[in-house]
This record gives sequence, C-alpha cells and structure tokens, in this order.
Amino acid sequence: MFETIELSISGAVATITLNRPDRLNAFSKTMHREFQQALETVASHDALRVVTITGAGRAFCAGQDLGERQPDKDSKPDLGETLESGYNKSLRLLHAIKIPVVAAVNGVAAGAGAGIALNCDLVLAKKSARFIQAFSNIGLIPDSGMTWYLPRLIGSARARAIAMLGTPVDAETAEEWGMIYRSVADDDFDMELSALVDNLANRPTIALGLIKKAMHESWSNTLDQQLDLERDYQRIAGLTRDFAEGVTAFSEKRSPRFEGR
Ligand code: LHQ
Repeated sequence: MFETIELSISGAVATITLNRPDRLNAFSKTMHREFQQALETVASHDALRVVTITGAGRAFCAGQDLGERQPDKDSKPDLGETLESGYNKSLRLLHAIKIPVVAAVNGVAAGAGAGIALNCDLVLAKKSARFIQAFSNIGLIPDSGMTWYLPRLIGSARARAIAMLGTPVDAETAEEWGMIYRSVADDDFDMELSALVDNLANRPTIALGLIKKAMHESWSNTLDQQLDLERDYQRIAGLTRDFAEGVTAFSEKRSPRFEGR
C-alpha cells in the first residue's frame, strides 16, 4: 500500500517503519504524505494500544531528503512550507494520538529524523545509535520541535551547543543527559523493545494517553493550571473500566488485567 514506509498492525500494536534504507530513511515528499496517512490510520484504529516508529536498515532517519532539492545561490526555496505541510503536520498528528508512541531508534537519527524520535513519548535507542542536530551543518536551524524540546530535556547550555555545533550525541550520552528514555546494547535491542511494547500494550491505555497529554501540557502551564488539569483528567481516568479493574485486582492481591477501556 505504501512505497516509502511500512505499517504493520498486530493485535494492539502498530509499527511504522520508515523504509528508504538506501537514503538512510530520509523524508521525501512521498514519505511525508505516507507517514501522515499512517499516523491517521493509527489514530483512528480503536483496538490499538501502542505504536512504534522505527527505521529500516542501519539508520533510524537522516531527516529531510537533501537530494530532492538542490537550491542554487539565487533560488528562494520556501522551507517554511516544507515544515508546515510536512513535519509540523506529522508531529501534530503524532501528539494527538491517544496511545503511547515509542521511537525505536535503531541507528543514526539526524536533523528532523532526530526530531521525529524526540517527539515520541518514549525513546529506546541502540547503543550504537547517534542523535545529530545536523541542521546548522547545512545552514538551517533545528526544526520539528527541537528548539522547544532540547532546552527542556537537556538544558539550554547543552541544547545551544549541539544545535550550533552539530555535534553527534551517542545514545548512552543521550540517556545520561535525559534526552531519551534508555539506550540498550545492540544485541538486546529487539528483546528490550518487544518487552517495552508488550508492557505498554497491557497497561491502562486511557490513563497512559492522559499522562501523555498532561505531561506535554505541563510545559506551558502554571502549577495552578496543571492542578486543574489533573483534577479534570483524573475524573476521566476514574470513569474507566481499567481503574475499577486496577483497584479490584489490588484488593484481590492479583495482577490487573487491563483492557484499555
Ligand atoms: C541522504 C541523507 C539525506 C538524502 C544520508 N538526504 N540522502 C526541513 C525543512 C526543509 C528542508 C531541509 O530540512 C529540513 C529538516 C532537516 O532534516 S535538515 C537536516 C537534513 N539532514 C542532514 O543534514 C543529514 C545528512 N546526512 C548525514 O549527515 C549523514 O548521512 C549521516 C550522519 C546521517 C550518516 O552518515 P554515514 O553513516 O556516514 O552515511 P552516509 O553519509 O554515507 O549516507 C549513506 C547514504 O545515504 C549516502 O548515499 P550514497 O548514495 O552515497 O550511498 C547519503 O548521501 C545518503 N543520505 N542522509 N538527508
């Protein structure tokens, strides 16, 4: 169905694989369109409880396909339009998905490729993977939310340095700095990913979606606004079958069987 990505759905788990390995999964026009279609499909699929985004071959994603446009010194490309109809649209779709999105960073994530990964709810990376804010290497500024995320995740000093210098950050350092959730040995990556995805798929999905939204909104809210938000979201969580099951299981001293409802 797609040319540049793969979307597979198995039970409650969807996997979106960026699939242009000979270009290190760089985003072409077609890939922007197909990625958005895949995100829309995932968002509208009621049975899903977790989504993974990963890359085919040795890379996660090398950002925008630089072969698609070769601007000469007199050309006046509108990169704002590429962002508006491409990455910004995709990232807004990704944030609106009400289930956890895991970035499975199997290799280098550069430019907007690092951006896609860091916009996901949990980032699991192979130890051999690198995150590169490659934008300034070609005369651009970080996009795909990176000027928003990086100072919040790793502090302004490191964020400014890696954005201005384009210094690659290896996965272990990214974990140490709080840029990603975890880095794991390459040989353990598939096993760790599958355990993480399985765990998420069996947790109370509605609560996880509300956690995702609440944490995101906290970055622009005051404490007072956030207390109001917690009141409202907890009200919603309290009405789920999973809350009733969680409390019942606790009192019966057994593991809960969450249904995601
Ligand atoms: C590529 C790419 C690539 C095409 C590797 N495109 N072919 C937003 C708005 C609008 C416009 C501009 O951009 C943006 C957002 C952005 O994402 S800007 C940042 C764009 N990305 C980059 O600048 C990263 C460019 N790539 C690299 O720096 C390196 O390839 C990395 C560090 C990712 C990997 O290095 P290596 O492992 O040494 O691999 P390689 O460089 O040998 O690449 C392998 C092949 O993939 C190679 O093709 P070839 O035909 O020689 O085998 C590359 O040309 C191709 N490739 N990235 N973005």
